[in-house]
Amino acid sequence: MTLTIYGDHRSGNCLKVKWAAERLGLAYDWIEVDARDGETRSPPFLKLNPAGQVPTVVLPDGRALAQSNAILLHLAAGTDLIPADPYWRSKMFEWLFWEQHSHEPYIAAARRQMMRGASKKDLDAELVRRGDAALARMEAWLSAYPYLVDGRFSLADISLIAYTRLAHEGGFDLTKYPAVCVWIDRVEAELGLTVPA
Ligand SMILES: N[C@@H](CCC(=O)N[C@@H](CS)C(=O)NCC(=O)O)C(=O)O
Repeated sequence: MTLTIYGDHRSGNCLKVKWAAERLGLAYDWIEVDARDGETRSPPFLKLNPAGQVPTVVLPDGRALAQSNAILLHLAAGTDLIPADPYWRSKMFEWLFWEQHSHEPYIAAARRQMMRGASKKDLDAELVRRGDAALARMEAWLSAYPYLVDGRFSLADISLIAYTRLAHEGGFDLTKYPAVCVWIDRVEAELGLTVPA
């Protein structure tokens, strides 16, 4: 069996799984699931992922796995996308956990609200403040280093690029973060991404 990715093409969480699979040269089938109209809550889908969310994958051995960063870690096990050195591997986890706790909930949420018709001024000020804080943290790191972990490309970059490159769609002004912009170009080149997709 081939890897199957259940994903919504508008979701950064889903696209990061697609990009990792492609980077790793893994064959996959993509099944489009509309995360906005309840498709993830259908009984057949809930059998795959009781949390009712994409991305969800079914591995070639038939087992299902959810949570974007857990999927990345599984697909990339034993490859150079995960540092062999224990400290740098843990540092990569630090970025992955931070992405889900302190970046995605603000930047992706602002984007989601604007995609649903909100304007920038409708956004909750705290949401915007925390999103900008996340971008500022990345700017501080990326002003000194080309990638997020150990000076080289890793899963942390694949995870963080997903919503960072789309932050402007959530009303964030990326021109305030020049090192982040340079890193976006660098990671897009690594992944062969040319336009937001
Ligand atoms: N922490 C999860 C978040 C997944 C998530 O929020 N998925 C959204 C799309 S980006 C979804 O499936 N929403 C539909 C729903 O919750 O019903 C991950 O990283 O995979």
